[in-house]
Amino acid sequence: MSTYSAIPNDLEAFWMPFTANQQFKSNPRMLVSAENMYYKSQDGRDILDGTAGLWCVNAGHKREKIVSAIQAQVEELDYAPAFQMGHPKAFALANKLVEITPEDMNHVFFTNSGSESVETALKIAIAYQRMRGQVSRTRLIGRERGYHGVNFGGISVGGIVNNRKMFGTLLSGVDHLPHTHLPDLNSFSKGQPEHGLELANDLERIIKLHDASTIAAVIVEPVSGSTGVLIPPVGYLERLRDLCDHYEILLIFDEVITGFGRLGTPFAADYFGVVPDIICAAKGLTNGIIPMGAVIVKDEIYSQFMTGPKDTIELFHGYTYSGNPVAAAAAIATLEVYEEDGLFSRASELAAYWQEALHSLADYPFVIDIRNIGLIGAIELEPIQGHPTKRAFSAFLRAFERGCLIRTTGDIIAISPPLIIKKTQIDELVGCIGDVLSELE
Ligand code: PXG
Ligand code: PLP
Repeated sequence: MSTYSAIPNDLEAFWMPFTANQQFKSNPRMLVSAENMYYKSQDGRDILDGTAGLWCVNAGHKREKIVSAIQAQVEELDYAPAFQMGHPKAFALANKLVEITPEDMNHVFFTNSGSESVETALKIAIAYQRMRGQVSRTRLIGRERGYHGVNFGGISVGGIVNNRKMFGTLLSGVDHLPHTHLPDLNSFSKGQPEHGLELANDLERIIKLHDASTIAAVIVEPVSGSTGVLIPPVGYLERLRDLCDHYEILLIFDEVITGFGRLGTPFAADYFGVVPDIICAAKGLTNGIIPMGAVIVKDEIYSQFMTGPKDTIELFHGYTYSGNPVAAAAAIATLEVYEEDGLFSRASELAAYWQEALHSLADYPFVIDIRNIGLIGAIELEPIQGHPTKRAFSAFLRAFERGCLIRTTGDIIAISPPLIIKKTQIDELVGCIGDVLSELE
C-alpha cells in the first residue's frame, strides 16, 4: 500500500503543538510525502510549499545528498555520548559552520531546536557577565511581539501574550523593548521600512530605569517571523548595536528563521551589516530534517570561559543530543548543498521578482498591508470585526484546498518558500493567494 493512501489511525492520542486539536481532528490535513517544492497530501494532491515547512526546509525537500548522509551516518555511528566524549562529525560541523558566520564568531554550542538555542544563549550571556566580574548583570531585555521559542526563558523575553499568559510568572528580571510595527507610517513598504529607528532608543529608557549594571543582554529577531514578518526600520539594528556597545550589554540575534540564506546572505547579521555577540540558529541548519540548533558566540565570550583550571567544566549546560552524530551529518550535508546550489545568494537574486509579485496583491479585498524582505513576505488582512484571526485562517484552509501551503498568524499571511523556488513557482504561489483573497468573505 502506498503511503499516501494509508488511513490514519485514531487521532486522539497525539496532542498536537500550536494546533486547534479539536478542529483539526474533525477535519485533518495530512501530508504524506514531499519532493523539491511540493508536498503530497493524503488525498494525492501536490501542495506547493510556500513556507519551507515551518521556515526550515531552505533547500527544498528530499535532497539526495542530505538523505544519503543521514543513512550513512546511522550505519556508521548512531549515537555517541555528548558529555566528556566526542565524535569527529560534531567538530567538523562546527568548523564548517564558522566558515560562514560573521568575523570573530568562531565558537558553536549545539542544541536541538530554536527554543533550546535561545535558552542556551540567555544562560551563556548571564554566565559570561559573571565570568568577567559583572555579577549584577542578570537582566534580559526582549521585545514586544518577539518570538524566541516556547521554553521559560524564551517566553519570558518573548512578547506574544498568548504564549505567556497561561504560564505563571515566568523569569524575573526581564523587560521589553517596544515592537517596531507602525502600520500607519510604514504600510506597503518594500524592504526595510523608513520609520521607527527611534524605537531603539527605548533601550535607554529601560537602562535609566534599571541601570546598565544590571543588564546582561538584549535579544531580538533581526526580522520577526512568527508574529507576522516585522522588518526592522532603517537604522534600527545599528542603533541597538551602538547602545549595547556603549553600555556593555550583549546583543543576541535570534536568527532561527533568518539564518541560512533567508535574506540572501548566510545570516541576517550579514544582510544588515550589524554583528551581534551571540547568534541563535536552528531550522535551516539541517534543512529541517533532523532537529538541531546552534548558538554561535564571539571569540571573546568563549575565551572568557576558558580561563579557569584545565580540569574544570567551564559551562554547566548541555543536552543529551548536543552535536548528535546523525544531526551533525545532516547539517554538514545541508551546508554543502547550500554551497553547491548557491542558495545563500538565491534570495537576493529573486528578491526583486518576489517583491513585485507580492505587491501585485495590493488591491485585492481586505489587504491592508504587504511587506517583504529577502525571500519572506507578509500580507496583512483586515480582521473580521469581533473575530480576529478568522479571515486569515480561512485563507489558509482555502489555500490548502487550492494546492498551496501558507502560514497565518493573527490576520497576517506569512510566506517563506524554499530558496530553490523558481519564478514560475512564485507566480503559482502568488496566483493561488490571489485566488484565495478573491473568495474571502
Ligand atoms: N526563535 C525564533 C526567532 C523562531 O522563529 C524559535 C526561536 C523556536 O524554535 P523551535 O525549533 O524551538 O520551534 C523560532 C521558531 C511560524 C513558526 O509559523 C515559527 C517558528 C516555529 C513554528 C512556527 O511562524 N519559529
Ligand atoms: N530529565 C531527566 C530525568 C534526564 O535524565 C535528562 C537527561 O539526562 C533530562 C531531563 C534532559 O534531557 P536532554 O538532555 O535530552 O535535554
